[in-house]
Amino acid sequence: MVEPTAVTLTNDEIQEFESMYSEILEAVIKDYENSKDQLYLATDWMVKAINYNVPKGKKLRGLMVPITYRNFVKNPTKEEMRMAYVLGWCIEILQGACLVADDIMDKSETRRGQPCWYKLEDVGLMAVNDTFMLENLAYKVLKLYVSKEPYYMEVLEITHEITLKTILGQCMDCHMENSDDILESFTMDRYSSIVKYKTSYYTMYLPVLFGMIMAGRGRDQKSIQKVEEIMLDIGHYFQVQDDFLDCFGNEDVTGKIGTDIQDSKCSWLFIQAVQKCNDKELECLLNNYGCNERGKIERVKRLYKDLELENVFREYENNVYLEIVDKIQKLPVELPGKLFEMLLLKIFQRQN
Ligand code: GPP
Ligand code: MG
Ligand code: MG
Repeated sequence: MVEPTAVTLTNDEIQEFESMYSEILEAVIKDYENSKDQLYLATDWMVKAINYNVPKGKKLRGLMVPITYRNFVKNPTKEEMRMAYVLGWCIEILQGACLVADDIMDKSETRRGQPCWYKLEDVGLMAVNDTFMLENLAYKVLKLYVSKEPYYMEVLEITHEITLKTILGQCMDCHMENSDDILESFTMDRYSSIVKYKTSYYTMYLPVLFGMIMAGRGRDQKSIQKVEEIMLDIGHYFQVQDDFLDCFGNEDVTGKIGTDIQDSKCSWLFIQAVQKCNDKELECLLNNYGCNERGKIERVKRLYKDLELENVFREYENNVYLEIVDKIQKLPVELPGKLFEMLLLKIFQRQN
């Protein structure tokens, strides 16, 4: 028997997803245009904020919605695919909101190869308002495009629930910076909890769930539970990669300058370093971690290199890949296992 393969998006479909962005933006603006109030003062700014913060990423999350839908429904109509693109863009808009906020909290300099939004001279603290603007824009888009669909309420509820999970994760992540005793606080168990909430739910689980809800599989509890488990595993791996790239990535490729060391983050690299350190190295790590001084940051980076954390990461990456593939192969037949393998492959050994 020939193994079934996952359905991918055609180039035309990817193009349609891309062009849906300007259509959505126009629809939003048009909705405000007829107002007698001088709303253009705000909508002009909104267009600027959206164009700067939404369409310039990898669009991994956004594309995952139509990819998932295509693998659950054999012959989708053009209109159904358009809905999947819209749901994809809603996640990209939420992601834009999260990134604007995250960069303020992490005191970052660059994102997606350009200065962080809050760093622009004419933005500054306005960026706080813009995170609310972007987040609520996603709901506006849902209302405009999805409100007549039978799954509208389901999508709304799940989006609210997962956004709140992400916010709770971010709360845990930021609290770690103030730990009195980082050696005691930064455990692998704690790391797993933070990552599950701040990253995995909205990055990996939400796009697949959207595709499944559209396909009428949103209330199939048994399948949803299995999918949640797999996608959270992939999400954990995704954040470990993000932590690795924060120190070892090429800034020209990642588009961002790492901040985890000076921000004293509960990072996967720090936890690995503690496990491999001798007493002297540990003292050095603790003396230099969490200080925004170039020399101290470099000292920690050198220590990570001396401890050969790149090799530890490569080994982790190969093992986790095999473990997840094994789990995928044990999924019940009513789930398209090849889809999950393809999603995992999309991020395997990623450089950005
Ligand atoms: C990634 O962590 C997590 C997020 C971007 C979620 C933020 C959520 C909010 C509710 C604001 P990270 O800080 O490692 O991301 P990056 O490396 O991209 O800065
Ligand atoms: Mg952060
Ligand atoms: Mg990071």
